[in-house]
Amino acid sequence: MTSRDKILSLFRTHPDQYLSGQEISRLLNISRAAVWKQVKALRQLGFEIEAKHSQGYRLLAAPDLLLAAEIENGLNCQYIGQSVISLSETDSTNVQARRLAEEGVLEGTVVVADRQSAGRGRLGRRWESPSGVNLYCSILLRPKIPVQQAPQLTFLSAVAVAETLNKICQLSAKVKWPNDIVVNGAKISGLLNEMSAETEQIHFVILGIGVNLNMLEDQFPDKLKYPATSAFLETGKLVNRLIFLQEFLQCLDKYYSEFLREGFVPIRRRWENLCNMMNMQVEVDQGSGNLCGTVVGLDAEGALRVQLDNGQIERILAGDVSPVSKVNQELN
Ligand code: BT5
Repeated sequence: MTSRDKILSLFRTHPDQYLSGQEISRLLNISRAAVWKQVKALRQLGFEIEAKHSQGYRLLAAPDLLLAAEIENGLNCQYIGQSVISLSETDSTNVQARRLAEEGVLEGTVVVADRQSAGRGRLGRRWESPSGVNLYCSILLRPKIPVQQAPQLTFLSAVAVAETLNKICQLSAKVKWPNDIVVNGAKISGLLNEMSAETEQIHFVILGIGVNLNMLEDQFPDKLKYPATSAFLETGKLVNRLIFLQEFLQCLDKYYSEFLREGFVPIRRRWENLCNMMNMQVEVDQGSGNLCGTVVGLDAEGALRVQLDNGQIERILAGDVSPVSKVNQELN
């Protein structure tokens, strides 16, 4: 932790209290001049810090920044967030998390960035990542589970994102197979989970999560293949990114603990309850041809189970799934 983060932590653990320069300098073992320098730096970042003669400093208001000390403060997690790395800009939080994982950092390490210059989607696609508005984070896990079960963690993170959007932003977010979260049919969040493994053993999994929180219409590129949205565009209310991230990490931690104890079944049920196409007639475009059927759930390897008209269950491992339009359903 830097001196700046330590001072911020002191303010957070002493809400509404004045802390004298002398006290801060004693507690952190830094000079009074260093305290003043860091208070000035915090003010430049947008923190409102009152200075009262003979009483000291007091934090009045904080900007919507994702600073490590702020994220860690008050976080109640068993596995996730013991170590948080916050970057104002990076290429991709997944790339940084992978680099740290290879260096051997702790399970649960979180990498978060205000902006990504090369945010990644799946299959080399791009993830739009403007500064100051959204959440871009990657979480490192080292689960002791068979390699084939690693995709289950994608569904775990999808459930945690959807539930957090519903709780904090009062939305009705749904999960869309395999890795999207949608609101009213538009994509609000995407997940990119990556793994390093040998045949039998997982070294680590990186859960990469992008959520559009306060993004405005003109920040989306014109040509997106599917409609996209943000929490702000849906509700007209700005979301505090710090509060959202802390709630999300706690939710993820709760489900990860449950997953390690009880396996995939509880998460699978939650995912199915949140699925936007459950029990719906869908069309699956698998590149090689289309297939029609009803979505009946998820299997243990993360395949979507689709029941054909003849009753047979198909396991969909890749492809584009879309609802069969009402007109078509009526014609059938
Ligand atoms: C995804 O890929 O949806 C995974 C996105 C994961 C992003 C996070 S951010 C933190 C971490 N670090 C990274 O570098 N990545 C992860 P995919 O299903 O391939 O969707 C990508 C497609 O979504 C693009 O081709 C666009 O059509 C669309 N898209 C791009 N940016 C978007 C945005 N901000 N909101 C909605 N749709 C977007």
